[in-house]
Amino acid sequence: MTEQSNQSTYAPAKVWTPPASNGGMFANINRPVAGPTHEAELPVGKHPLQLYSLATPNGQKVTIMLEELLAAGHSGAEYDAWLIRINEGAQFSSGFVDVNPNSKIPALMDRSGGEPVRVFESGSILLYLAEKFNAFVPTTLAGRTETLNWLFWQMGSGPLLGGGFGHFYAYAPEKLQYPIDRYAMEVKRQLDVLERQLANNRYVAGGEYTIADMAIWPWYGALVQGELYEAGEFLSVHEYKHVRRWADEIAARPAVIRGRKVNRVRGNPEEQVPERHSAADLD
Ligand SMILES: N[C@@H](CCC(=O)N[C@@H](CS)C(=O)NCC(=O)O)C(=O)O
Repeated sequence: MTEQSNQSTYAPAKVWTPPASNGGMFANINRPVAGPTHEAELPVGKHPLQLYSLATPNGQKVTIMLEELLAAGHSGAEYDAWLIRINEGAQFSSGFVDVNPNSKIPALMDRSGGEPVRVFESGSILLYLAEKFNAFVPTTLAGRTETLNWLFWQMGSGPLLGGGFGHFYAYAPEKLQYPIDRYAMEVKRQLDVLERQLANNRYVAGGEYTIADMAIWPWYGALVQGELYEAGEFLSVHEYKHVRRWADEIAARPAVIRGRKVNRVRGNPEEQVPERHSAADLD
């Protein structure tokens, strides 16, 4: 164990008030209230499914699923993917809030039936699509339950990796030992949970590739491949050999390679497809 440093001199006031600015990444879009900040309609394209998103790990879950569905021959999964620039506050438009009152990407509108159906929360979107197309979720109660166990595991665990470890290790204006130690401990514990599961299973929920893999891979797969927060060495990700074997296998899937590019506006320009309106945008 390393010695504690960064002893805090902060004493919370009796009643919290928002700071003018704290210099942290995303501080400019944080607000203590919900609801829209401005009136603006969302665009609507020609396909049944309208996705409003960005290629963060949560966004990638859904574009990977849509590309997997299309690769498996589900033509009803054709989609328009519109770019939502969260660092510019596009998630607070009235149109976006109508689709997701929580103002976070990804958000999906299914316009294939009479009344449009809104779907928000990446886990809910994955499950909705799996049920709609009867794909990537086992049909037995036991198999389906194990898949949902891991899907919900990711939805509960991911914020400790992203909002906890990633925020304090990569984004906070100061490097504070206490939160970095706390969340590094938890993330390594989570990686070990996956390591033990993947030691005995090809995919996270067993022998079948499911929405659980699609939810977990953009976070923990990217982490062990050293692509998240440049934290591979810090977290000694080489220790998790079964997670790495699984991450490499998923990364090589053509639909995953395609899905990761959709709504991407950072990194290698060849990997960036800011909006997707037809398969040709990715070919
Ligand atoms: N639990 C949500 C989390 C979504 C989320 O945190 N989205 C982030 C990007 S990865 C976002 O839109 N942030 C904008 C904001 O917080 O204003 C999900 O899985 O869909």
